[in-house]
Formats: sequence, C-alpha cells, structure tokens
Amino acid sequence: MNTSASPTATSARAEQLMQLEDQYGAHNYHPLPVVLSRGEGPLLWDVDGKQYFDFLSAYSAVNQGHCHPRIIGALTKQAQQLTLTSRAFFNDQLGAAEKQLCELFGYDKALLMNSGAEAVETALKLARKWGYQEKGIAPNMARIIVAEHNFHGRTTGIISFSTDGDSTGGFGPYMPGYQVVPYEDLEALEEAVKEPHVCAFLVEPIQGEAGVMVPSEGYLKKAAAICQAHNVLFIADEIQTGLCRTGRMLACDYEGVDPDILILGKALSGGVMPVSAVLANDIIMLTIQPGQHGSTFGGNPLACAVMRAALDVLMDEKLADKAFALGEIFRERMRQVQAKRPELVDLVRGKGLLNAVVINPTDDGRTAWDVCVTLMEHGVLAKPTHGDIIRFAPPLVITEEQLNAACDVIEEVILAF
Ligand code: IF1
Repeated sequence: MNTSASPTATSARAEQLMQLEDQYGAHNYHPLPVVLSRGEGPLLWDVDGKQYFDFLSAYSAVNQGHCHPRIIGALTKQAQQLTLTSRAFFNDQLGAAEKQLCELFGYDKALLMNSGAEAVETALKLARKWGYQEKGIAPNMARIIVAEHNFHGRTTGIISFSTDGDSTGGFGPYMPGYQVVPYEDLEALEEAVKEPHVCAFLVEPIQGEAGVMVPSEGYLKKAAAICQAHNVLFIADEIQTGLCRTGRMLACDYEGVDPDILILGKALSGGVMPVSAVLANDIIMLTIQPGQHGSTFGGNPLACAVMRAALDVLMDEKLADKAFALGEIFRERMRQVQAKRPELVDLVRGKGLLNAVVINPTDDGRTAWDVCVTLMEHGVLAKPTHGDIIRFAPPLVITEEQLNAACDVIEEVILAF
C-alpha cells in the first residue's frame, strides 16, 4: 500500500516538465498529470519520489516488468558490442533470434521489424503477395477483411480500415481493398470470405483498445476454420494480447488456433526498445524476395539480443501461468467491488492480466477519467479508453500481495467515488 497515499499537489518540478512537453511537443496525447522518472518491476516513481503501481504497462509492452535486470543486462552487453549493421550484411545475433522465435511459436520463418504498425503493414503485404502468387487473385484486386472496432496501428494504410473516428478523421484519402465485418459475427465473416479476391482476415484475439472485448468461446477457432475453408489467411494481431498477457503465451492458444500469420510486438522487447515480428511458414513468407521489403533497424543486433532475453524471461518466470492465476484474483476482487457499487461499476471483463472495468458516469458527470485521476493520487496508474472503460493491465511480474494491495486502493477509490 502506498504510504504517501494522499492527494498531493503536483510539484514545481513536475509542472515545469509538463509545461516543456506542452510547449515543445505535439499534442497527440492527453496524459494523466504524473511525471515518471524511474521504473522497477510493477512499480513506477515520479519526479518527486512518489511510488505507483503501474496498471497500464505501457499498453502491455512491459509484461516482464520495468527495467528487468536480465533484459537490461542483454541490452547493455550488446550495446557495447554492435547495435546496427543494416541487413545489407549478416550479423551474429539475427539468425539465433529468428530461430528462437520460430521454434517457440512453431513457424518456418520470422521477419523482424520495429513498431507494431510496421509489423501489421508487413503482414498485410505478405497476405496480398500470397494472394496474388499462391491464390491467383488478379493483380491489385486483393481484399482483406477486418473487424469493426479494430485497432492495428496509426499509419495511413492501417487507419484506412479503422472504424474509429478519432483514428481516421481528417487523414484521407484512404487505402482501398478492405472490408469491415462486425467482431464475433461469423456469418458476416463467412459471407465476406466467399468473395474470390479475399486473401486474408486480420483480427485481434481480444480487442484491446475497443475496451478489452473478449469474444465468446470458440469464436477464434470457428473464424480460423471459415478462413481455411475458403483459402483465406487467418492473421492474428497478438501485439497486445500475446506474450503471456492473457494467461497463455498467445491468446490464440486458448482455442488451439495456429494463425497463418502471427504478429508480435510491444513485450517482445519487454518495453526496452521497439521490436516487432511477423511469423509465417515458407509458402507465405517466401512470397517476398530480396529487395521487396525492409527496414533500416529491422532485425538489428541490439533488438535481437534484447528480444531473446525478453522471451527467456517470459518462459523462465512462467509469466503466462502467473498472469492466468493473478487475473482470476483481480477479476474476483473487481466483481466484489461491482457487487457493492452496481450503479457505478457496469462490467468487469478480461483474460489473464488484460482486464477492463466499465464505469458508468455519475449523476454529476464524473467519468472513468476522474476515477483514474483519483487512483493516481492514491498510487495506482491506469488510463481510461473510450470514455467509460478503465483498462487494468499491470506487469505480469506483480506479486499476489502487490496485486491485492493495488486492488485495495482501486476498491477504496471506487467505493468512495
Ligand atoms: C497509441 C492500445 C491503442 C495494438 C495492436 C498494433 C498496434 C497496437 C493490437 C500498433 C498499439 C498502442 C498504440 C498507442 C496506444 C496503444 C493502444 F490498444 F494498446 F491501448 F492505441 F489501441 N496492434 N497499441 O494495441 O503498435 O505501432 O504502437 O507499436 O497509438 O495511442 P505500435
């Protein structure tokens, strides 16, 4: 429990730092008024030394905990050796890193990129190439199906198939060749994939940004089967749900689904630097030949060393099992809060340690944002999404005792709201 859990005025130092961002930085975010300067495991400290439980984990990029010593060790060791060669040459880190990825997830090959959006774009290009070369779709006619309320990144290509006004408004014209179907609507999906130009279906196993929308049991399995029946690639975007976050190595593992193309990012580096990856078998991956795709930093030695340590930590510390067990405790605690304040807490949902609590606005107009500000003042950092949903996603290394201490704070704040 945070001892200094009292609402504290923002210090002059913090104010000064926030003002710097306001004056010199783009206003593409609206951060909570907290200025962080140190992280360790599930904990963060602000510039005034106040301690917080991190319940966002940088949107699930810090599953292994802040500044994990094994990952930082790999980073600092490799950083003094070789950081970047470009892929114009071989390097002594990439092959072993690709091998580890392929053996861990069961694919022939991996293509390493940097941001999640870059990996999503890579997967879309692979799907189209496969569509033309293997499925025989007429040139420039390939179509890809996506789910309503999807979030796959912020490039102009990816927002072309977003259904969120904030993500898409004012950024046209948009990339053609996409069709939106309702999430979880298998009939709509089947109808869409019958169209002969369709090469792929891109979907999040759990829709994170939409508010941790967990599909009904069996949805992923049936969707994958529908895709297979119509010679359409099933692409899973596990950038947020993957790497132990939902209580399994991949969210797809709950239904034994093996995506044709698997997309990873965020915690692939344990939050240390941008590393993303696309995994597929040769029939798909080899449709891209030398000179047809690339990236200056993609597969750099530093990223490879960091990724290998980040994957080792997930496995050695059994973080999927931890996330599964702690997630059960968290949702039970939140359901107890809901039982006490049903008019305020509308819904609790999630898998593993990817959870959301839906907060109904109060009569005097206070919202999930106000809950998050009060949580911040009491030492728990979480962020609302879409107005009334608070996503709770601590690093998977949080202990049961720390989880319960944070739940005490969340309960106290919500019951007093
Ligand atoms: C923001 C949340 C948003 C993702 C999935 C690809 C990407 C993301 C499933 C792109 C990125 C981040 C981006 C960040 C906020 C956060 C996010 F869902 F995680 F909360 F936006 F929806 N696929 N998600 O979640 O990966 O290029 O960012 O590395 O843009 O505000 P990226």
